Amino acid sequence: TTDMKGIYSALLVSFDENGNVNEQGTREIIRHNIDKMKVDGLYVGGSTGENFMLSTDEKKRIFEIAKDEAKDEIKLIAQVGSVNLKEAVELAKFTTDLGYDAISAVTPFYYKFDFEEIKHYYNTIINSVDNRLIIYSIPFLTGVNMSLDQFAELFENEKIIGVKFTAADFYLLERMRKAFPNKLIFAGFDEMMLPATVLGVDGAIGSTFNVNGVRARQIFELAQAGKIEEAREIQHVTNDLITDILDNGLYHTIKAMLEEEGVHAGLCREPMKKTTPEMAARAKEIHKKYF
Ligand code: HMN
Repeated sequence: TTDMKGIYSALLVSFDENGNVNEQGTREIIRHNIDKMKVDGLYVGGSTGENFMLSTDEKKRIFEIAKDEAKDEIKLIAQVGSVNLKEAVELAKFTTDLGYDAISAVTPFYYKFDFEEIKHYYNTIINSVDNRLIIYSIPFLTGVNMSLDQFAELFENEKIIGVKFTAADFYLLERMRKAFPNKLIFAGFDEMMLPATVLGVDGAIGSTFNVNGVRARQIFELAQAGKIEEAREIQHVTNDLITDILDNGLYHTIKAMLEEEGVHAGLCREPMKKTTPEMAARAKEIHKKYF
């Protein structure tokens, strides 16, 4: 599993005026991440990929595009989770066949599934393929909070190799690090990368790395080297940037900033709104301020 450590951008997808996937624009986002942000990998099909608004065919197409563009240059994780378990299994098989290095699945959401159901979901997905799985825990969007003991139960399956931990619960994060020294833990909140790294995460997966990947790596590597003050200075600048991005609309603003870099990152998918001229103008200012 050590091969999977590092900095991953949560891949954005470029959509056109009609809400269709813009393949060329999406390829440009992937190239930008590899060539300019120098990320270790991509997390494809996450929240940032607007995945939960897409059809199965669209999800498959995006998984194909990412693999075709990235080849074996970087690591690829496919987020296949869905409240439709049959779809999750289908996507797990599809991405495993494509050669994805690992799959990931969000905790099943919307309905209040009990833990036995959640465990069944994970084991069904990963036991259907010859691959490895990273749990995607994001309680603030799913409402699913799992305890240390519940993570331990999921981790009994050796094919479940880690977790993407998108939460601000540093007590739980520390308990997980101590309890599961051999599992991979990825930080999911870019604005909390420094404290997460101090607690010993193996990497990070984030939306803002699509534009701020260079600073993100600096924070991660400085913190790992114990250079906390230097890391903190870069986290301060990063969080000024993230605050400005969040104030203007998360994915819209990152996409509009990429446009400033000549990357055709396009629009968001309905029901998300189309980027307004005001949002685009503000994104341009933000881009100028930080890059
Ligand atoms: C994904 O699933 O696409 C990402 O891995 C999610 C990632 O944790 C991001 N979370 C969300 O967008 C909800 C963060 O990078 C987040 O965007 C960033 O920390 C700003 O809050």
